[in-house]
Amino acid sequence: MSSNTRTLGLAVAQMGPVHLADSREAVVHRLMEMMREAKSRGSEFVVYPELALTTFFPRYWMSEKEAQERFFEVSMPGPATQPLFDLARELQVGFYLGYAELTPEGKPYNTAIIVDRTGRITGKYRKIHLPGHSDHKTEAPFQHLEKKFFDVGDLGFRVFDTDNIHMGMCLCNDRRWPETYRVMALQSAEVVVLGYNTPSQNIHWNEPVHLRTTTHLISLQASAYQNGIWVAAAGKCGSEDGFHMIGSSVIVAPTGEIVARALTEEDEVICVKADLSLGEFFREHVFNFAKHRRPEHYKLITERTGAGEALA
Ligand code: CDT
Repeated sequence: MSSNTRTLGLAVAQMGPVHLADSREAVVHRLMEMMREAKSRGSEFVVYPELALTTFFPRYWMSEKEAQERFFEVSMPGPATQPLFDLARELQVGFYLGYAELTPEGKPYNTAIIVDRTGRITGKYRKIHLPGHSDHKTEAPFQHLEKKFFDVGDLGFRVFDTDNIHMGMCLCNDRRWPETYRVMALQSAEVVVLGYNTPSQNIHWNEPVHLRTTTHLISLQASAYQNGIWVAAAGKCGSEDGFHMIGSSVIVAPTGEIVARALTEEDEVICVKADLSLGEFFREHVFNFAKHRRPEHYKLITERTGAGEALA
C-alpha cells in the first residue's frame, strides 16, 4: 500500500452531433465552452472525442481526395483550433483531441494528441485498429470507410509524461482490444484516454442495439481493472444528419467501476477527482506484472494475427 495521494481533476467532454454543415469554428466554440465548464468544476485535463472537429465522415462514400480536402487537418494547431490551445494555456487545462491528420507527405491518419497545461503538444497517437472496410457497400444503410480513408497508425501505443501524469491514449475501436491497454500498462500508464464514434447500428451483422453500449462499457471496465489504470472515454453521439451514435461517455476507476457517466446524447461534461494511487493497489497485488506475468506463455500473441491450429 502506498501513501502517494496524487490526484488528477479529470473531465470527459462528450459531444452531441456534428452535422455536415457545421463549421470547424462552431465546433471549436463548443469545445471551448466545455473546457471552461470543466475548469470551473475543478478539472485539469479534458478528454474530447475521436474526429471531434467534423462529422463522422467515414460513413459517406467519396473519394480520398474529397475527404482530405473537406475533413482533414494539415496543421495542428491550425487557424480554427488555435483558440482552443490558447484557452488551454489561459486556464491551465490540458486536453486530448481526436482529428483527421494529413501529414506534409500526404499520409492520412486518424489521430489524437495530448496537449499539456501550457498548450504544448506532448503526445501523438495514430489509430492502429482501423475498423470497417474500403469497398463501397451499396446495400448498407451507411458506410464505415476507415480502411479507405486512413493508413494504419505508425506510432505504436506510447505513454507520455504530461504534467507529471503517465498518460496513454488510443482511439475508438482500439478500446475493444486488450493488447492496447497492456502495452501501455507495461510502460507504467496511470491513465488511458480515448475518444470514440460508435454507430448504434452495426452494418456488418444484425447486432442488437443494446449490445453496442454493453460491449463498449465492458471493454473499458475490464481493461481498467486488468491493468490498474483509470480510463476516460469521450464519445461523439446522437444523430448526425440522421445517423445515430451511442453516448455513454464514462470515466472508469482502476477498480473497474464506472465513476461518472454521461446521461445525455448532447454536449455534456462529466468529471471526477481521480486518485492516482488507487491503481497502485492492483498493480502491487493481483496485477503485479513483474511478479506474476508469464510472457513465455504468451508468444502466440505476437507470432499470430488470426486464430490457427492448436499447439502440438
Ligand atoms: N470509430 C470506430 O472505431 N468505431 C467502431 C465501430 C465498429 S463497427 C464497424 C467501434 O469500435 O466503436
